[in-house]
Amino acid sequence: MNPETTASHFNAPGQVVTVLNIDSGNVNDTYRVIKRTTYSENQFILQRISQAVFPRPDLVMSNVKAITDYAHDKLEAQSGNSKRIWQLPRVIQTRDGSDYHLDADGNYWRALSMIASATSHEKVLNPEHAHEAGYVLGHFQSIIADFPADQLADTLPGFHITPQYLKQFDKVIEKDEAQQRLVASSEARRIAEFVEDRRIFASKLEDAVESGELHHRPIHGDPKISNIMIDDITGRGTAIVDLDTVKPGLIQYDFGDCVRSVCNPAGEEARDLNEVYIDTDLFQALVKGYLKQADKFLTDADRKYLYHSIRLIAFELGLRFFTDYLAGDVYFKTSYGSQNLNRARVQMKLCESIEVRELILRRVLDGE
Ligand code: GN1
Ligand code: MG
Repeated sequence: MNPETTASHFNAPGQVVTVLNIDSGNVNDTYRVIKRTTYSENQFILQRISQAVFPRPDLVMSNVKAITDYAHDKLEAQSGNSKRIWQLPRVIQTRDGSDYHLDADGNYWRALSMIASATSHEKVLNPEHAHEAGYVLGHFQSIIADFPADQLADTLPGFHITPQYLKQFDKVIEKDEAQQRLVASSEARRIAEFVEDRRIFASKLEDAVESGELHHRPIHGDPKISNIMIDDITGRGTAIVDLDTVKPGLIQYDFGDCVRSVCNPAGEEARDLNEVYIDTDLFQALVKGYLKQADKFLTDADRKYLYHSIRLIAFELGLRFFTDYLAGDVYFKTSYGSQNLNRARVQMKLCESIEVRELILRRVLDGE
């Protein structure tokens, strides 16, 4: 079913004028729908949920509905004494009251209200932008901190559990197709070696969970730069979007993911590895923004693992991209043949830069 036909199933006034493809995100297909009535215009976000990634889109939607309803109540309660107007997309139901539309081909579609007059960026603009990203993440984590975790279905088992990604990698690399790809590319062989050298490190955070040092709590799961909306009028962060991965986890997964995404000025799709590094000015700004919100809930143990989380999440995402390249691009969407290999190279280069700059990064985290 095409997006235009699908758009009319959702409960929004007016006639569809156009449906624009938004070419962002590595998992779901995203569109902007413009509808008009005789007196006004109405826009919303329409998405087809990837079933290669989420086998139960219905459960994804019940999670998103529960989290957004909860967070909206909190944001409304805070709105009187907050200088900033925080926003969060709302689920727009179908005309028959469902949170998603299932089309004749078995595709799951959902509609979300649009955060208008705000922009998300694929790459960081400046330290002020990095500061806002940290601030928005810290604020969102504080908003959902007390959300009852037992109300959330686990729609992505193993998400951010690095040792499990390593197990998956070990399985995939044995296959003929993966071996052929390795033989064909010295870049791929270099990454395989990079992974081998960091095998023990992969369980750093999960070991701390096992020993009781770190604890799960609700997290965003995917706080990358393009999921953070910056208000066009004030230049301040106003919302974090893409709530598909909200579930119990470690705040370190979020912090590491935000840093690896925001503090690499070249972005995830860079082709020239010389441009990929962790920018310590951006890092300082992000940490400052994050701590303004997170200082009140971070424990000493949480702080101890912040540096490791940055290194680990860059490594983990590199490993995920690389495994997908070896498996034949079954998870992340691609627009050219070696894109997942290239994405893996970028994250591994970033991981190396994080290792080289460890002392400076730790000093920033320690407030020195
Ligand atoms: C995927 O779909 P998108 O672009 O929001 C992925 C994240 C990765 C990210 C890297 C469910 O996110 O984990 O960090 O790509 N989402 C899922 O760009 O796997
Ligand atoms: Mg996402």
